[in-house]
Amino acid sequence: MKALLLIDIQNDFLPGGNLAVPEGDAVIPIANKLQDKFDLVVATQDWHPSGHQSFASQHPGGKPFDLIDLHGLEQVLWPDHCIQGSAGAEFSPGLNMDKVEAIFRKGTNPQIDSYSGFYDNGHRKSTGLTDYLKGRGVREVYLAGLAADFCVFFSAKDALQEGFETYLIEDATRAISGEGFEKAKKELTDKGGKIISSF
Ligand code: VGL
Ligand code: ZN
Repeated sequence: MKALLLIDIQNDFLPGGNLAVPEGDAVIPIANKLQDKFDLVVATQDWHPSGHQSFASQHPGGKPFDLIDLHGLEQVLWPDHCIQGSAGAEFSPGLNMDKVEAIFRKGTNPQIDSYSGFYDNGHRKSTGLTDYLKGRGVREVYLAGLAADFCVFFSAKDALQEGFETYLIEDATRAISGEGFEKAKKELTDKGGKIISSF
C-alpha cells in the first residue's frame, strides 16, 4: 500500500497568507493530479490555538523568524498562522479533498510546536498517524505540500524513523528557505529517504 501525505496545504502557507511560502500555490495542481496514483490519501493540518507559543506575538520583543529556546527546544518564532477555525487554517479551496480519507491536526498544544504530522517537536505525543497508516497496511509514504524545509521535512524524517519507505516529491513541495531545503534533502537521503519528482 502506498499513501500520499498532503502536508499543510492551507491558506496561510499560500501567497497572501500569514506565513506564505514562496510559490506555495504551485504545489496544488500537482497534489491534485497525484492523488489518483495512490491507494490512500491523507492530509495534515496545522491547527494552532490563538496563543500558541511558536508565535512571535506571544513573546515580548519577539520578531518573526527569531530563534528562541522554548521549554528546552530550539524554536523559530512565526507570524500568527493557522489559528483554529480561521480562514488561514482552511485547506486551499483549490485542493481536491474528495479522496482524502483522514485529516491529522497538529500544533494544538500551545506549549510545543509540531512540524511533523507524526509527533510534536519534542517527540512526546503522537498524532496517531503511524498507527493509522500501519493499520491500513501502508508501507510506502509519499510526501507533498508545505513547507518543504519544515513540516514536509520533519514528517518525512519521522516516516523514515517509523519504518516507512519514504519518498519526498520535490516538485510537489516548496520551501521557506532554499538553503534549509538543501540541508533537509541531504539529511533525508542520508537516512535512506528518496527525493523524487512527480513526472
Ligand atoms: C509550518 C512553520 C510553522 C509548515 C507550520 O507547515 O511547514 N511551518 N508551522
Ligand atoms: Zn505552525
